[in-house]
Amino acid sequence: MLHTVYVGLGSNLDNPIQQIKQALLALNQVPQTTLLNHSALYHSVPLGPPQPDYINAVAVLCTYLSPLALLSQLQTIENQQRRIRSAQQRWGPRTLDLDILLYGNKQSADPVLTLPHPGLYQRTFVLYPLYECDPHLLLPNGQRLQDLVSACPPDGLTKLSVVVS
Ligand code: A4P
Ligand code: MG
Repeated sequence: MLHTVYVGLGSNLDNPIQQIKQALLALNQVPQTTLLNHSALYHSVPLGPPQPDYINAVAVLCTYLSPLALLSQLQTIENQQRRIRSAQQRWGPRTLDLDILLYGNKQSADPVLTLPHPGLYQRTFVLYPLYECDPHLLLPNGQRLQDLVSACPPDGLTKLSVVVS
C-alpha cells in the first residue's frame, strides 16, 4: 500500500545548505518511493546545547516501504553524509538528521520509531516547513496543523530564497 510520509531534514555542520540539497537528491533515489514535494530551506537557531545554526526543511514522500524499512533507508542516507552519532550528547550538531515526522496516520510510542515524531508539535523549524508543504494537514490525533502553527510564533526562523532544483 502507498503511504504519504513527511520527513524533517536538519543540518548544522559541513555546509548545511549543501547537505540538505544532497539529502533531497538522495531521498529521490530511495527504492519504492517518490519524492513528491519539499519546502523551502529555512535557517533556524539551534534547539538544545550551544552549536551552529541549522538549515531545516521538510520533504513529502509517497512510499511502499514499511515504516522501519524507510527509517533504515533514511539512516543509510545520514551515514552516507558522514553523520557521526555521539552517545554522550543528545541534540548535538550533525551533518544530517532525517526524522520521519508523519507516516500516514500511523501512531506509535515505540522508541525505535515514534510516530508522529514527538518534536513535531512545538518546533518552529518543523511546523512552518510542514505547513508550507500542506497547509490543510490534519494530524493523526485530529489536530489541525494550522492551529499548531498559530500557537507557535516563528521566532528564530528565516525562510531562505535558495533555489533547490
Ligand atoms: N527514532 C524514533 N522515532 C523516530 C522518528 N520518527 N524518526 C529513533 C527518526 N528516528 C526516530 O535518532 C535516535 C533514534 O531515534 C534513532 O535511532 C531512531 O530509531 P538520531 O537521529 O540518531 O538521534 P537524534 O536526532 O540526535 O535524536 P533526536 O532526539 O531525534 O534529536 P532531534 O529531536 O531530531 O533533535 N535545532 C534546530 N534549529 N534544528 C534542528 O533540526 N535538531 C536537533 C536534533 C536539535 N536541535 C535542532 C535540530
Ligand atoms: Mg533524528
